Amino acid sequence: MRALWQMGRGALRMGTMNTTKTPGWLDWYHGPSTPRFRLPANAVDAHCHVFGPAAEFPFAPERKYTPCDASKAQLFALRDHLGFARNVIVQATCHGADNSAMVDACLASNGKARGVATVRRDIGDDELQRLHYSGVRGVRFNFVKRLVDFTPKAELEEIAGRIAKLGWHVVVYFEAQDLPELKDFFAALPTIVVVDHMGRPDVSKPADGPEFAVFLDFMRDNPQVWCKVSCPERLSVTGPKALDGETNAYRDVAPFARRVVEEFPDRVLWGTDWPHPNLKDHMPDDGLLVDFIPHIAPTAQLQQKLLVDNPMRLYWPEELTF
Ligand code: 0GY
Repeated sequence: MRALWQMGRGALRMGTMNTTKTPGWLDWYHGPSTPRFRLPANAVDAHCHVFGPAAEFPFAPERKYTPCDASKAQLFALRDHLGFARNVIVQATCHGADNSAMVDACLASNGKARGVATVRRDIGDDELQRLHYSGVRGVRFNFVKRLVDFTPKAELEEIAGRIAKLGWHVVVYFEAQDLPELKDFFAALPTIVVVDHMGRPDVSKPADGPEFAVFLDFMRDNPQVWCKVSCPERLSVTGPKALDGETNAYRDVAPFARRVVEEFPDRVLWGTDWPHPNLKDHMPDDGLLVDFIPHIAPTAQLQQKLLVDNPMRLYWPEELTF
């Protein structure tokens, strides 16, 4: 199967592609620290990406940014360094709907990575089956306008209906101000719906204020909605940054994530978001990002659910023994 997939890739290779990085692009942090927080056994990094390498897996012509390379080998090295056992690799928008790099990483992981794909309406059933065989268990619907072109909701509904039959779920990425318009659409999807990065709250507002209540109410009203309490480095306004040994970083984001973890302990996931696309201010030390976890999941029981039980239930249910 792997050989077949790679043969298909060969035909798509484009030696002349422009791989000049987007101006101001920040590369991922090299030499991350060893986390002080010891992850539980079998912990899953449930949100990360691979970029290229562009020479092998060209970026999509319709992409909104051109990143540095971030290969599967580099991702797996980070996994081992931080103490994670597994990854969930989310298709990055710079690869459009060509899932080859993500699939290649899943296939190379010895079962330690599952994937979330981007698919279009014209995908064939055979291709969906092939993605499933490769380890894909979800599709991502992206509503962040700086990242993707608009896709009609009817097309997304059609895709959701098809992937529901495979037992997959839908991951959604949107800006907080768009939730009121999108929430009925999300609620009607026939699968589990996983929200990226807590729906991107404005953390300069209070975590117990009316703005974040819109998101919390959405989770209360819809038991099939899960949440990634990820990306403090993306949401933080006042920091401090996960750099220079800071083990209590992004204190302005922690109350938001902790609230979600404590109220919905069985519906939360956590991921590094490595290699952190499109950060403009700084690139976090991923070791210090892991040290953020006990500030949002303060007990061993909450940590076990967030990092092991929940992602295993969603991505490796066949391995569950509890
Ligand atoms: C993230 C966030 C971003 C980018 C992507 O696929 C992507 O390009 O997800 C972003 O720019 O906010 O989850 O990695």
